[in-house]
Amino acid sequence: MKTIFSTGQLAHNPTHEISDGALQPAVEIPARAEMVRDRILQTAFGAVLEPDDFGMAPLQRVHDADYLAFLESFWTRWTNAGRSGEAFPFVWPVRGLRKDPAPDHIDGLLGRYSFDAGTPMGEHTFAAARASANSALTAARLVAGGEASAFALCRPPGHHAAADYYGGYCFLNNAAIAAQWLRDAGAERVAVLDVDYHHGNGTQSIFYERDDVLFLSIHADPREEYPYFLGHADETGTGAGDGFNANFPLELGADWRIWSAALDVALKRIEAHRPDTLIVSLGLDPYQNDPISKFRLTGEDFTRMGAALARAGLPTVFVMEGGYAVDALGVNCVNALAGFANA
Ligand code: OKP
Ligand code: ZN
Repeated sequence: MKTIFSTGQLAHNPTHEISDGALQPAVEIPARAEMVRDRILQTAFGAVLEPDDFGMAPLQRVHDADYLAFLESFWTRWTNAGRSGEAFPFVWPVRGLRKDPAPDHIDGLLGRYSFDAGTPMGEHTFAAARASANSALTAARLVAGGEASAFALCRPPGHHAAADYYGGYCFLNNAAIAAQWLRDAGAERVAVLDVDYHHGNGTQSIFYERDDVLFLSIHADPREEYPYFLGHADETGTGAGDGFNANFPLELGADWRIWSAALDVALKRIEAHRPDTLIVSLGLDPYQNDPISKFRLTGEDFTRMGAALARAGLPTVFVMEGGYAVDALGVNCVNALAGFANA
């Protein structure tokens, strides 16, 4: 299986995030991607290739033009306001406040286009996010061209980013951009299975009214865990998308027995959808030693996960999402990919 990765993705290099009432060391850091890349090279799992630049068009198919313009102009606006370093929003257009007209001031724009205060943005964030999306697109194109599978070593991640807001360390929704590109390239149906510990609220929202892209997510119950405001089992899609969204919220502490039971149900739903391509939003944070998560998957469980995914028998694009136990990230990620490839 080929891996797609650009060193340009490392340019987003935050030092801090707002968490637990304080500025804490950032956890979504370049070393995450470097650990995974190094493990792939050390184990000779497969070639690591640079992505091609797909330009803005595939991003515009998923994200609103004004949101992309905000990301593009962010650093100029931030520095013009006399700021430097990392930006965090602190005011949002919640119930009763207006989203339009968009503010002129960068502090207002940051709130207009975000949903949390825990996601640092800096000078190179948009360039790195674009490189990450290009990795997802290049992997999707490989699979559309006949490869059985491909791995987009995406970072920054994408699954919390919606059509017009960022958050959860995500700016561009890599998996959604890949799914839409596959549809535009001729796939009739796509399934996106999100195995990250956190619910993929962005991906869900992007496809919620559609029956062509089935979205499924196995994650910590949002009553107890981030992102708190989406990811419940009764979210099944709306309009034409009714029945094409499936959430599997699990209790904190869930182990492989509990987790894999949800996966079995998800795989049956995917089979019924008969997708041309499966996209796996591959979060490594269900791991038992992840510093911000509370599931109990072991390193071997990621091998089992990959093997179970292979039983779907579908062309598969893996798109990396979260996972913050940096020292174990490479092993767990390659376990999942090798579990799939060797099944
Ligand atoms: C992104 B991804 C912990 C703060 C956690 C947000 C988590 C975002 C996860 N004190 N903040 O889905 O892995
Ligand atoms: Zn996560």
